[in-house]
Amino acid sequence: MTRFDLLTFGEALVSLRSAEPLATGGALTMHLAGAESNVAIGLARLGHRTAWAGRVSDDELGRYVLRQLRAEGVDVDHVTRDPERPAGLMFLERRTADLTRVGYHRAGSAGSALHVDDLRPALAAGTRILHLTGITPALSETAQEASRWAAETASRAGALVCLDVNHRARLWSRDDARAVLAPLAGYASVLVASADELDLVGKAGADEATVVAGLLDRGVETVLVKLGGDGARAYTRDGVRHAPALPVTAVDTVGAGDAFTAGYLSGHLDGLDLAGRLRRAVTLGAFAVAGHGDWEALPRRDELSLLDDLQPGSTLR
Ligand code: KDG
Repeated sequence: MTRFDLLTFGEALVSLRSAEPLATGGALTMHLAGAESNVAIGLARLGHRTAWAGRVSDDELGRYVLRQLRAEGVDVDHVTRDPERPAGLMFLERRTADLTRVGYHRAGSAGSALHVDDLRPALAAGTRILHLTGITPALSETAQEASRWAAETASRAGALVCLDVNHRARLWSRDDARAVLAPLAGYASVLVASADELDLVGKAGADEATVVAGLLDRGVETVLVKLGGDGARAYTRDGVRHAPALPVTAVDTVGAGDAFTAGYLSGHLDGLDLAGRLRRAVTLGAFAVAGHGDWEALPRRDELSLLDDLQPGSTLR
């Protein structure tokens, strides 16, 4: 019996959002961010037993992170509190209507000091899915080793391992990322990437078909290529399937990829076929882009059909 449907780990950040250019000042609002915690919340909202593991600062900001996760129903029993290191911060600046700019203050943070020992108890509890991203291995050598260890341990224990490439150019170069992520992909059953990230788990400059063929040869069962407003493509040994995005008004695209992944994995946990898993993935992606915040707009289970046949400006009475 596994305790969790999904276990994920990484760095949860305190995100300070500004609706104006940062350099001119103004009001900031405080939010929880982090690609992995976004996925955990997406699944918890749909009723799955979900846990997040990692290190948080032992101060008010760390308490804020844990409070947000608990409030969303994410298990944090196996989180380590770090009395010596600060919380990782992220500034999100709406530079223009069409351009959001991210600035990190996370070097030397509690989250970046993640160590294999921080993950042992959570993995020992048992999980059906282990989800990790290519962000965590970029944070430190110990976080890199923890990622590799967790992926290997979970796949050996029979869990489905999902890796989202999630390249963050402000953390490392494409070559450095490829050297770590291409071997890590060998543990994954589900590999998620945007089209421009795919060659980070294959040969530099290789086209989509070549990288996907290499991944399927190495034992990856499903390769999901996120296409933003064009939806997504899913490759399996049976071929390729395209899922169009849901037509919604996009107001904030940050977190959309995490929502997509959460939807796909929720469909997997519910035993849906590939078409059903993709439908749920694009549905959660649509909720994410149609509301503000990384995860705040994600649906509960009874809201999954809310966007179907929606007319602009609808009111439910
Ligand atoms: O996927 C959204 C993330 O970019 C955000 O929540 C913060 O994890 C984050 C990161 O490292 O950029």
